[in-house]
Amino acid sequence: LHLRHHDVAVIKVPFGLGGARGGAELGPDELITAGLKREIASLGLNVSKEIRVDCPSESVAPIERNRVKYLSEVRQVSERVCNEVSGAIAEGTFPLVLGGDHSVAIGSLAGLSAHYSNLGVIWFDAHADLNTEERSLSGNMHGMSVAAALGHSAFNLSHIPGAGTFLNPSNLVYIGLRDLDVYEKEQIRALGIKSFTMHDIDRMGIQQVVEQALAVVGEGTDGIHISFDMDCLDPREAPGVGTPVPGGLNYREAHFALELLASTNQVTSMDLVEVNPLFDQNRHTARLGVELIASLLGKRIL
Ligand code: NNH
Ligand code: MN
Ligand code: MN
Ligand code: MN
Repeated sequence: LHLRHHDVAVIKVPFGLGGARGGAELGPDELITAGLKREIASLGLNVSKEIRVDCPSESVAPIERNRVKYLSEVRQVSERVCNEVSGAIAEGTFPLVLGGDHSVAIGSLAGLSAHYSNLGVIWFDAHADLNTEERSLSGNMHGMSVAAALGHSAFNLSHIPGAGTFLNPSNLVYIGLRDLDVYEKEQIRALGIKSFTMHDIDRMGIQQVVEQALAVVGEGTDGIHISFDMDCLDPREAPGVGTPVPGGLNYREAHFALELLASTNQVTSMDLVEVNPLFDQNRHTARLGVELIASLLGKRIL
């Protein structure tokens, strides 16, 4: 195996209030039930610890107290996830963060930023998650995670105790984009963020895409973090997500991308987010999530 670590810290974050609709808070348990720990063990890796981050669920206050929904809850979860991720890295283990909606990545990137000053990030997603509180059309914080990591949103890494420096936009690559807000398109262009949309994947194939992505995040960085939103996949492959968008990655494209990344020996950490059992059938999406994690952790066909 080509992982930097033999020990995987499984960090479950059952939080769904940053998403468009409820259910993502059920994701971590669903992934465990789908056999995640068995799969990790069968790769010869060790689950060094399994942590369940304490997350607020539906609060008694009205849903839309502010234009931005559940900011104080996201802030609380971000601080806790930051702590756990940072602790896992300090212990020399591989943090595997199980969402939860994609707002959990704010804490994940905060924890990583405490240890890596020049981290590369590959963001697999149908969406860019680049909105700020001011510009978001939905008010959902899972659409703001990247803005928080870059320091563009009002709530960002600098408000999380223990976080390090902001993510450098030139160390960020998107794969799978196909549903962008106007502001996000402007931002991607203005910041020059390397983006491989579904159009690019159609045109050059996933192998070329990953190789070009690695040329950006794999050179001159001190590690690569994979933030994997299950809605990057086509909804036929992964129906159990909160915001399905047609025309996504197919089964082998997703696996092949993660297999190529596993073979680099540079991946430090992973988030797998937005598994929503309420829109799934027969635990299909969680089982796919487990398989995809295995591919990133070095599983080989032969
Ligand atoms: N861009 C939209 C928003 O900000 C959708 C974000 N939804 C996601 N992101 N699932 O990954 O609300
Ligand atoms: Mn080790
Ligand atoms: Mn996302
Ligand atoms: Mn998404």
